[in-house]
Amino acid sequence: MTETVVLKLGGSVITDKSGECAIDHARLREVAEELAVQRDPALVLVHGAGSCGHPEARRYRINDGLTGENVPGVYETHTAVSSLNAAVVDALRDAGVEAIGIHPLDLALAEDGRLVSFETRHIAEMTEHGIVPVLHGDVVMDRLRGSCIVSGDQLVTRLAAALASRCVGLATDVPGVLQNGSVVPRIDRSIVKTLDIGGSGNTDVTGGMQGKIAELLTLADAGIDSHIFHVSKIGRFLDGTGHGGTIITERGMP
Ligand code: IP8
Repeated sequence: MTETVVLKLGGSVITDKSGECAIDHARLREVAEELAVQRDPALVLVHGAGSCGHPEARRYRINDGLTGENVPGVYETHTAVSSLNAAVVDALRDAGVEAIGIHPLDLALAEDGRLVSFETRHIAEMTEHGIVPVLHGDVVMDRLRGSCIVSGDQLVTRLAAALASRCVGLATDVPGVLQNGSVVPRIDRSIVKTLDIGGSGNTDVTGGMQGKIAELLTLADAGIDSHIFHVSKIGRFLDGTGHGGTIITERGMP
């Protein structure tokens, strides 16, 4: 099996999180051109929702469960993040990447906010044929709550485990996990307790950087390291030349 790279583009990287579905098309073009020259590895992309999904999810209180009144929020949230997905796929295809959008709402089921079923076999097949599947954080149906929000970070951990990926990266708008303005180079379960990271300043229903670290530590528990770095370092992450960001690992300092 080809080694698969799982790469997430943070919502704040590709949208302006202070607006309402304000897609950063220039940034998308830059990222797509970067990925177009790195064609060797099998690649699975995931993106966050940014301002295309978080405001709707919050407005309709999707994570609190479906009450009857907020049912239209499933459509509104999914439609917002799907429009971002279409823009990501378009930018990639314009740059020559054989990208296809995949919506988790169509193929996943959750229970109390966690995925309990998530089909990935077709995603593995796609990568074998040079297709780049592009998934996104989404609203999904939930057996306990009715629906919930599954973050792109939760998808990354599921995909990396299912595809046995050893190359997991999260491109963000900051250089890594920051504490007092400096990048924390490595995080494991013992270090995380001592960190003071702060929350997300924008409308983020999935926990910002803290949610991301919690998610990636579960991946680390399964022996898979992941990397958080600035979006400008995607090329360096892919070619292994050092991104200057944070590694989330089960191991302590070497
Ligand atoms: O931006 C959230 O995904 P994230 C998905 O990766 C929605 O946390 C629809 C709010």
